[in-house]
Amino acid sequence: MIIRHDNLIGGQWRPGFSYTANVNPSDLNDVIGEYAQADTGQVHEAIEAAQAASSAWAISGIQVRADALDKIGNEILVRREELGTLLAREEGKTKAEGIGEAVRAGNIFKFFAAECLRMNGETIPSVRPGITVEVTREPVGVVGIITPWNFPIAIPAWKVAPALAYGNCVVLKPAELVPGCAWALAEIISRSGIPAGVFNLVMGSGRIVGDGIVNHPGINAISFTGSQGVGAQIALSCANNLKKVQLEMGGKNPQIILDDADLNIAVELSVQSAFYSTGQRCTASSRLIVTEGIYQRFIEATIARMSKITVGHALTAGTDIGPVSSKSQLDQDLNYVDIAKSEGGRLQTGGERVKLATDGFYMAPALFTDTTTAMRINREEVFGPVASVIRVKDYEEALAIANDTPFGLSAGIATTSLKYASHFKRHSQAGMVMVNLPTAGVDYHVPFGGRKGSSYGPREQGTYAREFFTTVKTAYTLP
Ligand code: UN1
Repeated sequence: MIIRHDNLIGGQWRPGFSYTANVNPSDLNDVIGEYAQADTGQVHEAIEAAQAASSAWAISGIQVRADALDKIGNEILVRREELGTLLAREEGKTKAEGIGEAVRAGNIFKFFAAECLRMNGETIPSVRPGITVEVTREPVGVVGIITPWNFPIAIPAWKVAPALAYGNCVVLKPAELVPGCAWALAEIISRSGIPAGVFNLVMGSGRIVGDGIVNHPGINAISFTGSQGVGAQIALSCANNLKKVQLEMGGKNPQIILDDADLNIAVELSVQSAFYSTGQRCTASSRLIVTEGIYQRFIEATIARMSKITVGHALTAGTDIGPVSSKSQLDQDLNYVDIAKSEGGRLQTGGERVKLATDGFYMAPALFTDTTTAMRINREEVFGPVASVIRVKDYEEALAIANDTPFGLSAGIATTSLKYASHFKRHSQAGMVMVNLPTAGVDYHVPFGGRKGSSYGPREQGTYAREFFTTVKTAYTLP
């Protein structure tokens, strides 16, 4: 029997005007459940419920908020196996990756539970005698949160937890492709002691639910992770309506490998961040920039390492890489393989659809060599298990090419040289820089975000999340 999952609006579970099936990309015959689609009227009701709950929640006690967030975090951690399995089933990352992501989500709630108790401000003497100035933080109000399909629980967690911690009400729209984890999170939140209307879940399409949230005057701020095209449209709408906005978008992240790198480390971190999670991370390394002296050894060792990767059903033990998440994403990945070939890239391995026992969107990870920085394969985000190698003379050329991109999220260097590592940390034009570590896979308690076309607005995560989810008040007192 297929179970139906409803929207959460003002503390009530509300049927959708229609339902969509959540299908397992590892096995298209496996339907996880049916999930409600909200219409515009329900989106408006959710926003109105959040508005109605907003003034009481804004001044709610910090212990109440801390306890609720801690309870949510604990439940996610206790249910990590079950939630990680659901995640792998609906998104296609491996079960181990799914459990890891559930743990990250639980830890994020516990981090922001503690942040509730650190709502400190400043007291500053006035330049006018006898007057004091206090600088405090207040909630922004009602925040619209729009999340992507590639991190079905961690990204909702890292936007919802700070929103609630700092006293905001939330309307969450998860990606249409992966409503399961977001619904499970909403169900946990609904039992956490947070008052009705403070958190609302509306599932459905970007066109109806996403636009309905972005364009509604009752929304004070939008936090979005997704594509650059949609991000730019949201920014325009927010500018027109003077809403606060925070966007996390794509990447074309460079991984430099220098002659002096430890070869094993360089190969392992490149393979990990290019292909694991099926390459479906905005932090994935998609450009491997390799200096001449190590080039041949690196290519041979990488191809050998890739031959040991098992592409399989996300829930099968021994699978390293699950399927691509959807048909349209698979088509995009295969299309970029064709583009790279037609541009003159040499396909060393992979790049084709793989048939397995279950009907899923499986693809062999692809490695291209002989590519240049001007090619589309090195300028546009593929968002799949596709990496291209650019051969360079030395560190200086590697740095210039690493920075020659419209994106600027994460950037890595594999080197044993302190000089080059230090120089790269300073001169990389990315928001996050990794030395001898994969570009993907970040900590949950420090700022996350990029530069150029990758991010827009204040950083996410850690204490830096406060900047977006609060507004500053400066109060003057003459006693
Ligand atoms: C990570 O690499 O640990 O959508 C996180 C994404 C990013 C998250 C990456 N916002 O892929």
